Amino acid sequence: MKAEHLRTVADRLLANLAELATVGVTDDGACCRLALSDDDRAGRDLVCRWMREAGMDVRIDAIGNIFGFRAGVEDTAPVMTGSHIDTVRTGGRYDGCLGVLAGIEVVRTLQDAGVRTRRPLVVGVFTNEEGARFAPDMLGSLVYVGGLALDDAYARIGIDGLRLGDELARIGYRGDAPLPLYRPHAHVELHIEQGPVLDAEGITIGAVENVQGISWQEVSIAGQANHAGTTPMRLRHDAGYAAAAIGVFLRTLARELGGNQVCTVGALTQHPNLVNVIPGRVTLTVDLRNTEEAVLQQAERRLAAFLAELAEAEGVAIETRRLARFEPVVFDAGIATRISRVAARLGHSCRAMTSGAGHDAQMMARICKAAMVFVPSVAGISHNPAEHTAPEHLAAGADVLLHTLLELAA
Ligand code: HGY
Ligand code: MN
Ligand code: MN
Repeated sequence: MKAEHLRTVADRLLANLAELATVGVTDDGACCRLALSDDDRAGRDLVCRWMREAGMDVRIDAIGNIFGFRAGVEDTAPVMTGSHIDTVRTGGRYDGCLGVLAGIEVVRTLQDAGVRTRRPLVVGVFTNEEGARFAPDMLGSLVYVGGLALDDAYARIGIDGLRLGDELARIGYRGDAPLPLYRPHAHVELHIEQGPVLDAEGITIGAVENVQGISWQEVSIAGQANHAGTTPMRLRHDAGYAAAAIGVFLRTLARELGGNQVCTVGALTQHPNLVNVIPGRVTLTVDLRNTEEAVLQQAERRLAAFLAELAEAEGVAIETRRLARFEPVVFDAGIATRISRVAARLGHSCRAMTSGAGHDAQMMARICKAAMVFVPSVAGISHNPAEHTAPEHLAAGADVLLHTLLELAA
């Protein structure tokens, strides 16, 4: 069969997505494979098996990134694809997994058709993309491109108090391949949009041109635990109230800044968390994002000023710790255009767009030309077991990935 008529096998892709989704499944049907957990290891083992069954050589680097390699006619810089299989606690079955499993499906399709690309193809599985257990997010791809030293990454402490390097060794994925194992000719990641745009507009493919900036920080508030019944309001140093005030401030800030500004208090623990004790301590996280770096910095400054005022007004101590900070990234316009052209040739509607979520491709863009292919998320829902993408959209994304990779590897 001529290469341009090739199509991926949707049923095979769907079956693999369904099987991987059973690894770390929770009672409410969510995928929970926090990075470097036993469930993440089980998912990794399964993907490595599928890579080998697809005829790829599998190698693992020092931060646990997995690479399936398919030789090309020439021994030259490869074309890379891939994503991640670690999840948040309430993960869906497509976030990250689609990019990895569609990459393997592309290789299977080429194997079945006896098609050998000029350039080698590589499918990557990057460690700790979510950043939910160990900050920052996209940690594996950040180390891969030299944005974070390996020892600094190993020293990161997770939300459970365990050390990243120890957990990586414990699950047996602290590999010996050098960093970076490959300097790709180009990198293309397929991912669900995780937002509402494509679904709302009835468009099948997103040609992703850029990723918005991300700012994560941990905020620690130290007040004074005291008796809920005997302490007059004027004498309180209520860390719980201060935490609530931060949440309300961020909602107002997002509204005032407008545009693409988003603000989230995602994690919050308060101590002692009892009905009759004024909270003495609270730790929370703040996730700020914007496509405009200058506005994102303005949001960070406004929050810092608010925290100083709040500490003064409430008589609490407030400390912040940076967890992640990535500026907006612009992808390679040529590849984004190529994605749009391939989508049109395959008969799929397509539009250019921005990514609201962070992705490994934004790190790969530091060492090679990179861009992304999006497919719709129903109602824009993600990081939720209700995350869903229609089978025909999954297939369309895999086929657009196949032909974009074929063109880049020719
Ligand atoms: O947070 C993110 O954007 C991604 O899910 N790591
Ligand atoms: Mn993802
Ligand atoms: Mn995610």
